[in-house]
Amino acid sequence: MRFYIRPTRYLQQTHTLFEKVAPIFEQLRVPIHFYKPVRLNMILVTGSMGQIGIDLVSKLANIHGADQIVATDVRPPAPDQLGGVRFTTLDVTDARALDSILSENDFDTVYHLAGILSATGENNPDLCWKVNIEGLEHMLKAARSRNFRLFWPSSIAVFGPATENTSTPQHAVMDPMTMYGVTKTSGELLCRYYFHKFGVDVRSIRFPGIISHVSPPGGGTTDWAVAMFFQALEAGNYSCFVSEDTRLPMMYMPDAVKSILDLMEAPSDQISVRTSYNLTAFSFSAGELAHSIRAYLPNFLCSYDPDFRQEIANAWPSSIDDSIARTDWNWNPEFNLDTMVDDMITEIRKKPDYLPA
Ligand code: AKB
Repeated sequence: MRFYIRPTRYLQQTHTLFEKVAPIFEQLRVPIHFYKPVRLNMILVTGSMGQIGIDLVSKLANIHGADQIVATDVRPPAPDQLGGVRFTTLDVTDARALDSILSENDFDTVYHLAGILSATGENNPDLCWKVNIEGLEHMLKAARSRNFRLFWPSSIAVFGPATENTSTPQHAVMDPMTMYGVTKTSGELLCRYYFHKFGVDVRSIRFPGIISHVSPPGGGTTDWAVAMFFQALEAGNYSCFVSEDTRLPMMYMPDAVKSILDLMEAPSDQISVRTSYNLTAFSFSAGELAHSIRAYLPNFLCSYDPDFRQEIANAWPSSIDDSIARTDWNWNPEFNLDTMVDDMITEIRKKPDYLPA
């Protein structure tokens, strides 16, 4: 039988400090056991095979060690995909299965990422409600009884046509038009309810579109921003499913992962928003992204053939005011549009299965 002591805030801050001082001590050839803090916390990730999950699990394993993480998803990983992290199949709508996984370890923190995105949600609204809301409710109840900290992602999909479209403030009109947006809006209120009523330490971010070279798009409205890179590099052309002037807030995956870890490390009394924080890094239109990619691939051809996702994108803000996150827990993205484009192109070209156009 293994015993885990719940880490204090001091220990969590020590982990961050460790990341900062480790390279200096390494250069001085100080043996690692003199300065590495003891890792005591167990972490559960649901939706670990999704867009954020894959990157988050790998970052958490780097920080805490693979044996401190349990990754779950309805889809199993490819062999060696999780680099030593234990994987268990989990459908988050199955409260019993969730309870059985939670009873195997004394989890300190749960990153509940399992969810259905906007475009898939419009094609299957019942499933979207079941996974996004029932799954979250099971998790909030478990967090209440088992006393773990919880992270849950919300989205710019909580906003709608009546919301201020540019620099959308934290406390704006929320009138989502999609089932995905309805689940995110309801979920945010459920989180705040569990915090105020039962003291559950649940924290959340309203993510914009996220761009990653690691995980493929997963049924969202912002998927064009990822697909454009892969198609430009591998086919030389892309037919974009939103119009050239569709502008949306976006963020590069390393910043998305950083934002989650920064928020979860912030002292509880600095968290003034218990629904979900507005967050962004930059905004661009489909045409502007195509233009930036052309700086690397001058012959890239992008055509525009909007489908049902155009209407979803039209109702979302084109830029976000995230000043409260910046004040509360020092949010500051590292990548801008140019550095993101440069990194995406460099990283996709390094992939073993990359076949240039
Ligand atoms: C989607 O497009 O559905 C997501 C999101 C913005 O929440 N990427």
